[in-house]
Amino acid sequence: MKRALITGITGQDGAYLAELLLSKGYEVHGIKRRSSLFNTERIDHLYQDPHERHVHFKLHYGDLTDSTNLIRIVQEVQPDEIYNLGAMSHVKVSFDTPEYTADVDGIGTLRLLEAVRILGLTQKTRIYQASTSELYGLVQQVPQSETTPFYPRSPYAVAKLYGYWITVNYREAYDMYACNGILFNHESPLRGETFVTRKITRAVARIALGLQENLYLGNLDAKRDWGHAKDYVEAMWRMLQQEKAEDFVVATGITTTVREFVRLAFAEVGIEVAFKGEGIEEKGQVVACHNPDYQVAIGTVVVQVDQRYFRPTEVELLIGDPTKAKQKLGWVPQYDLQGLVKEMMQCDVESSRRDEYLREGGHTILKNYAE
Ligand code: NDP
Ligand code: GDR
Repeated sequence: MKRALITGITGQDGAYLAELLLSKGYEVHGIKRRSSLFNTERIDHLYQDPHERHVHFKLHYGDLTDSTNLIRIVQEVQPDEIYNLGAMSHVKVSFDTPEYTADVDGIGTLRLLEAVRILGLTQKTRIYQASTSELYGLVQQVPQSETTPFYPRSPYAVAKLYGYWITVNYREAYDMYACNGILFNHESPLRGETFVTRKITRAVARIALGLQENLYLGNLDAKRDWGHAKDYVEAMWRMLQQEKAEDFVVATGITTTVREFVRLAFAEVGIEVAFKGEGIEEKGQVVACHNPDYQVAIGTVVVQVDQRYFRPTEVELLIGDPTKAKQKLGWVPQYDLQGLVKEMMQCDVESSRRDEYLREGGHTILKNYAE
């Protein structure tokens, strides 16, 4: 039985990857941070009672800023594969917490590689590093492939650039099986609520059900190559099953604006939205409502632009070339953008309906900070 260790197991990708590896018969270990509230919602369906004898899914307390903790866990687990998914992964937040982001996303990667080296596991343990299309940053050439030069545009991307190169360096210096997946944006119903796609699908569901009036967004012109996280964790696993460690771009090859994503999400609930105005004055208005379940009046402004969601430096256009992953890994994505939006909308409508029932039952629906 193969043993895998996943950092960032409580995140979107960690949850899908853990599920995939368990289905392949792996023993899966994950590193979870101590938190004042439960933070295992995405993986609770995989729970196995740790008091039982044969447990194939186990969590360890830890943090990528803590070298001794990482060394101890790697020593204890003796993993065949490590997936380093843990990160401060929000680009906008990285401008507020640049030093912490560098520590976790950059030096955290080094700490993990060093743990493997110090413990003499360089020939046993294969390592996947969660690299990102944010490395490309300022557009130099499209579509972006494994040979496109990097030009990071945020503290997050700069930290990930270090993670990328230290992974390449350990591969070359110590003959380790260590590789970078340069993954373009991938989303799902498990996506964090403050990333733009989930912020949109969640708000659209709530607007349709009358639980929220407005959706405030930043740069509507930004273009992203959006895929489904379920497809992308399959590519991660395939990268560690090759003869030789290499770096791969994982993307759909199709790019879409944030504005278009908003339209698609509203269309899923039968609401047509049109955009008028320019820049900060741009607004999205309801022009038709084809679903009798939802009562959103024609002319209602449902989308507005707010300066606070703009970044000091933006990545305007991402579009990836997944040819190498398709050819060498035999990777075939199952979802297209429409399928992704549909699934995200279905899940957010369902969870918003629960709030609707509570409200009808006289309960107060609290607002939260999912901006
Ligand atoms: P999430 O933000 O959903 O999950 C991040 C995970 O990292 C969480 O489990 C989080 O724990 C954990 N984490 C944060 N800080 C630390 C720390 N100091 N020590 C240990 N763990 C920590 O991200 P995704 O699942 O979307 O992404 C997975 C990885 O892939 C990340 O590295 C991200 O940067 C990268 N990536 C993501 C892409 C995407 O489109 N989703 C595209 C390209 C790369 P907690 O739950 O406690 O907060
Ligand atoms: P990104 O994802 O920065 O690409 O990083 P995000 O969804 O945050 O932003 C995508 C684009 O949408 C624009 N945008 C907004 N973004 C957010 N979050 N909130 C808004 O209100 C809003 N309005 C417009 C952004 O400016 C941006 O252009 C994600 C993360 O998962 C990273 O960890 C990962 O490395 C990259 O994808 C690939």
